[in-house]
Amino acid sequence: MGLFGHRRTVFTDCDILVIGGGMAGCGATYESRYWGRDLKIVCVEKANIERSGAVAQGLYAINCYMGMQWGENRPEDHVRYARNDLMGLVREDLGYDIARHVDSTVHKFEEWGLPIMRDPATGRYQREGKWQIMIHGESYKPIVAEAARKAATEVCNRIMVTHLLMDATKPNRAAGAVGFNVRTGHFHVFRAKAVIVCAGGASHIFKPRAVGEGMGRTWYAPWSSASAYALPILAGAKMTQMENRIVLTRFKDGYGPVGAYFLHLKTYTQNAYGEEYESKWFDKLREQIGEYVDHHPVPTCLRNHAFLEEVKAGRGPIRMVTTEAFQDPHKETVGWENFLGMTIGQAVVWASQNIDPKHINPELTTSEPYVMGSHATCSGAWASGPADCAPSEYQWGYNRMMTVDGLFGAGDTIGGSAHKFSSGSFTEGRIAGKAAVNYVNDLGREQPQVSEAELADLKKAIYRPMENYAIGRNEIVAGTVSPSYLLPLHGLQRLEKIMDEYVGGIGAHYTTNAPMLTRGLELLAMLKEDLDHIGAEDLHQLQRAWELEHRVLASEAVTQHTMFRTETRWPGYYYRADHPKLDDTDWHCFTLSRYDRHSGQWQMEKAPVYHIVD
Ligand code: SFD
Ligand code: AMP
Repeated sequence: MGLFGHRRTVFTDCDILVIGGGMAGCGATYESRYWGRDLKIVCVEKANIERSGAVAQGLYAINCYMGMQWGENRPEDHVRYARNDLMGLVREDLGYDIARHVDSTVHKFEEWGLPIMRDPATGRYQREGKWQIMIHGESYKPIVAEAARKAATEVCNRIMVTHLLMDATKPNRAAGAVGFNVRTGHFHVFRAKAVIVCAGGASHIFKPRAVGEGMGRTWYAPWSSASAYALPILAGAKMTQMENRIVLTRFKDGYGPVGAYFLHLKTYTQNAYGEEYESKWFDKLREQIGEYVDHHPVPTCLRNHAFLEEVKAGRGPIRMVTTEAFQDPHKETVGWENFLGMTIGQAVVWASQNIDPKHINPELTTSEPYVMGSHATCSGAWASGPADCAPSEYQWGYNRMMTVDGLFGAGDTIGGSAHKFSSGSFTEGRIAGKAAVNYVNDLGREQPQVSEAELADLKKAIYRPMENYAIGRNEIVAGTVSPSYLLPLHGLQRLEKIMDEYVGGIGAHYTTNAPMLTRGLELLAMLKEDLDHIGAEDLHQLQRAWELEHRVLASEAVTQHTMFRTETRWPGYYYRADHPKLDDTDWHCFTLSRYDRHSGQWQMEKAPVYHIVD
């Protein structure tokens, strides 16, 4: 059993297991209880759902709200918007399904105590933009978590899920999950009839702009560690659009979001010489991507593209013109509060760098790439769609069920449906929760079977990094470098360097090609071999080790997908220098992958894009 085989094993049996208590996980837990009054519903979370996930610090806007009660938008309009922003490729059935339900989610948030700003003239929610409404959202997460806490049979905080369990009698069916408690070190086994993965997106896949002491300062939460992708990938679920990593325009050094500034404060960008630059890059871009450049609003990736080209031309830094808007005291307050309630670090950076946006136009930058399914990007698992509007090819059972039976997902986990944001992720969690209840009810008395041998193997594998450390530590008298083990931080930095240099990170100007990707895959394979020798000093480092494991697998998926799609579909997110043009003839489609954990091979295929909205 090895040195750490004595760890206590805690078994939890349930009907529905929700992995990750972020926005989607809280939605899944809440709705599972609504439809499954008598079911045992367990939510397992690596942190504490009160302040976990991307919304931990709060948000200042809800970026997905139709406003159907006032005739502001229709779900079809949102599908058109997301499709345009993603250069034509979204799962319209999934997006429509979220859009038609998202307003009711937001109304619940308000009922639960979330202060939503109102337009004093109309009495309606205060719009930031066409889709976004403004909130006093510092406590957004605890408010949402309370609903999940009351709905769950049990919330298991501080348990990092490392693997899904598969049914011993049916090879393609999920049967639960395992992980360890990051405080007690206990080994936890969750046996479940249905599993809903809601484990968020991925930062720290690519090298961030801030390294060393500043490495925790990224836009997407540094604790978003790709479990949402690695768990289904290891279980053999098909993934989609993993190449569609997202790059965001952000305020420099603090990564403060720009939405409220552009949309509500009506600030605008200019180059170092005070000139408008965006439009001048679009003629040239038209030669590469055709008429997409003339779409409105200009897709997020194309706005990035103009920014990057202008900087490359030597006319940076790009600045946000705040000095005009900030003369209005109301707008000045909104500008600061926007960050104090969502990204406090940005306000701190401004204060520490003597930047008062009332008098100085702050610099913007483009972030390192992230992997997400909920923002202006749609990486994630390939899921079955809603029965009433998904084309038959997108339906193989229950809504939001992946290609593995009994395995569901929501939020950043699910691919193809961009622009769901916090409210849409919660909504998708609700949709998945309802479907999972149906699945459990249909199963009746049938219980998934978990093999004892599989559990014993997993237990050994999970604690191996601590064993590696305990043994390897004897070989050195001081320092952190050992001939026998690799520390999680070292592994992370190696991963980030590979992804940055070979797969289109900031250091490579977001550019790659087939030879670079090939080399990247070779280096990732070597890193994977070395992960067997990772050393964890304590339980905290053990969590870092498993987060790294998940990030590496997700990175491999990103690299395989980027290799497969031989076109540049989203200039501004990444460039295939060997295929610089958008190619609608061959690539107006989704990319799908399936990983075989036994052989380590990836199988790639295309899936059609169906337009269900004009
Ligand atoms: O403008 C495990 N987001 C915004 N959304 C909005 O609606 N409005 C905004 O103003 C937003 N802005 C914003 C946003 C995010 C961030 C970081 C900033 C600003 C600074 C996006 C939303 O936050 C995002 O779309 C949703 O939160 C996605 O929801 P979900 O549920 O898919 O992910 P999550 O909330 O991060 O939750 C994941 C949970 O899983 C846990 N977890 N638990 C157990 N075992 C494991 N192995 C686990 N791995 C992860 C996590 O701890 C977490 O609780 S703006 O800039 O875009
Ligand atoms: P961000 O703050 O960049 O994460 O964006 C928040 C919301 O505003 C998202 O819905 C974005 O798509 C939208 N947004 C941000 N910048 C712009 C812009 N320049 N034009 C239109 N929409 C934007």
